[in-house]
Amino acid sequence: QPRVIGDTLEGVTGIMPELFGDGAYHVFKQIDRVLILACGTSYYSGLTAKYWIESVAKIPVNVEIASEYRYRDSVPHPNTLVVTISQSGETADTLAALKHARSLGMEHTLTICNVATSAMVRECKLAYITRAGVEVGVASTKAFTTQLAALFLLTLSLAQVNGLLSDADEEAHLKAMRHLPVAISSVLALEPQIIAWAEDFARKENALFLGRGMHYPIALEGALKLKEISYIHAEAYPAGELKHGPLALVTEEMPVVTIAPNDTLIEKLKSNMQEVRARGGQLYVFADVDSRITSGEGLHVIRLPEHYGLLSPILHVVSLQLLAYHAALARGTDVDKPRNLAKSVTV
Ligand code: F1P
Repeated sequence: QPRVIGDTLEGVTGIMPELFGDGAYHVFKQIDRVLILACGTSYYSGLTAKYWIESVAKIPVNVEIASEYRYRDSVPHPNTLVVTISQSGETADTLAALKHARSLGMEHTLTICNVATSAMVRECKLAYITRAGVEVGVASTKAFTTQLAALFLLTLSLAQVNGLLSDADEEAHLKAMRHLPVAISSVLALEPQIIAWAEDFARKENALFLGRGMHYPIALEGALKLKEISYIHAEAYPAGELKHGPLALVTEEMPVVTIAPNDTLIEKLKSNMQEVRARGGQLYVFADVDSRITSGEGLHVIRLPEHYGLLSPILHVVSLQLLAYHAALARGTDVDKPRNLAKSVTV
């Protein structure tokens, strides 16, 4: 992942809409909302992008599960940028959702995809080919982080076209992106600690994942990875939702993975963690080195590098991918070919 994220930035000397294809500037100038269509892991990268685009580029974003989108009456808006996200570019549901959006009169289409020769790239007017190359396994990992890197570049491009990206901001964001390979390597170096946790998880049948803000989609992705490759039942919730239902599931037998970056939501998250502890739940917290959380009875902490701002989801998801991977290895499942799943779902 450090390499493919590094490759994403290769040759990028500045933010420009043309990173997304010829004519992107004119399209980005015309649109005033974004509709993201995707399935599975790609859907979660879209959910993360919603936080980025709305806060940085100030454009409203709707993220739809592609397999559902065409089956309801939605209200089309002509000045929409329709963004499909797909590692394979062949997912039938996402292609059908794209065609449905077009049939509703939404003609500005962009795909973020791993495969340049895919149907998705042929169908969309604009395209960004991630630098992930082909994923070895069925479950998406480096495709996810490179999709996020591409979506962050898209966020910055949209902000620039809207006059919301100063030169200083552009430089700071690009600097942070260029440093990502080093930061991801520091997360990969946490592997021995994550293996110790994974051995506990491998003995469980259920797990909860909690996140807040832009780390909520990362919690969803962490839960999906665990389900896909280790077959442990896992659900993710925004931490504030605990008290509206999932708290009933918390017992000493329930590991609760919590993503706890040192951001503005940390104090709220700590009170959610307290709700879990009070019921005897076991907390497994991925904090940042500067998050003020100390381990104790029922509270295990692994610390990532210092808080990485808007790009923090890209670091945190790598730790969750490692957790799922090692839980799967400990259970002896085939991490590359999970049962019942296909690399690309073309029907
Ligand atoms: C969507 C997806 C993947 C998942 C698996 C099945 O694929 O749900 O996220 O890992 O491969 O398909 P894609 O549209 O991103 O290729």
